[in-house]
Amino acid sequence: MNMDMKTAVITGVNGQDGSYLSELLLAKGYRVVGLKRRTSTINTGRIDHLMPNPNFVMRYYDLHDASCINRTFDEFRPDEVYNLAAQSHVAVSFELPEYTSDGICRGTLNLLEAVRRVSPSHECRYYQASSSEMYGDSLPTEETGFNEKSPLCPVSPYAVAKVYAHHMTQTYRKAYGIHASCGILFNHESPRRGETFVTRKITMAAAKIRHGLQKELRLGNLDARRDWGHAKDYVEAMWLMLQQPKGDDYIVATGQTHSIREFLDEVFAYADLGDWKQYVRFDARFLRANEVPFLLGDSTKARQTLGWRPKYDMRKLAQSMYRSDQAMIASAQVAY
Ligand code: NDP
Ligand code: GDR
Repeated sequence: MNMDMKTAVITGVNGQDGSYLSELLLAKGYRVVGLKRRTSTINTGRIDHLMPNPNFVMRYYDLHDASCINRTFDEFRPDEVYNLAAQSHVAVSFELPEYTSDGICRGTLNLLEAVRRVSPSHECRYYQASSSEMYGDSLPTEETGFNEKSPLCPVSPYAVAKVYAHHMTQTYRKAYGIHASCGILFNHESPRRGETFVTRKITMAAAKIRHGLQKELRLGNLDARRDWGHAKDYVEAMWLMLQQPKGDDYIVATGQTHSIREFLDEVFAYADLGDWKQYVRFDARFLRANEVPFLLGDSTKARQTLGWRPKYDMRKLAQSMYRSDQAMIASAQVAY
């Protein structure tokens, strides 16, 4: 190994963001240590193409297990740690509140303690995946949307746990001088987005309807508004945060908000399927005990301090997700 090479540890490496961040860091010449939990079925589809790269190393771990985190830190002495792992589905967090909270809260604390332990001899920078869900059911007071100073009003077990992890990261930054940053990322999607999140559910359904493989799409609340960007753009912001002289908090968002209806309009028009109302059925099973009605982020600080800019807006994002799902389904049909 080249001694000048930086080492980054990524938790949740096989998730959407973990896969894009690994690609970015490998392209920048990092050694990437990807942490993945053991599952009974193989779920490395997003990172299989990285496995042959000698600078990409995988280790098993779990957010609930501090000993494996400490062993990994001792073995690799990371320069940067990106904590991306979480049970990240908001609706599921109402069904699994204890599991979701324990992983996010204790997992974050375990990592911060591991950074604190190695930091006196070896400066290690830390990234925390904070979320726009932390703003909950409040509305922004500014027209430009929520900013880093807006009050946090979480309304799901997932969001409450993310607030804990956010404050704990700030606390370790203040108390121990750790270079720790919180990226308050608004919704970001991609062709690699999990299939149960609303955008991917919609693009997959449109592609299947187009190929005659699905007749209807069942959804919950269509009135919620989200500030949707592309995950590939957002992992760049994560990296930029850790290149700054000091740790800080940054909103990462496009600055545009759209309803689920508008996302449906975009995808079904692009797929040339006519009016989506022909296919979409309301299903109360997809409603949540509490809803986050409106998200819009003001990323002025990230734009000014990090020089970050998103390349994708909702329209370009929706089209790229649909194209990818359409191609995947078309090739599967050829195969069978
Ligand atoms: P994904 O759900 O795609 O990936 C989450 C990752 O965490 C997966 O690798 C998953 O493993 C892993 N994980 C879950 N539970 C555990 C556990 N107990 N131990 C170890 N690993 C675990 O999420 P994203 O990539 O979309 O998001 C990355 C992070 O950013 C998450 O923390 C999310 O909460 C946060 N975030 C995401 C936003 C978004 O819009 N995407 C916006 C704001 C914040 P497995 O595959 O085995 O389940
Ligand atoms: P979100 O994303 O909860 O914002 O969390 P999701 O795509 O799950 O929901 C967005 C909005 O769509 C509404 N909705 C549905 N959602 C899903 N999943 N399935 C449906 O059938 C459906 N019908 C309507 C929801 O009610 C909601 O209003 C994501 C995750 O990535 C979090 O980890 C992250 O922190 C936040 O984004 C920012």
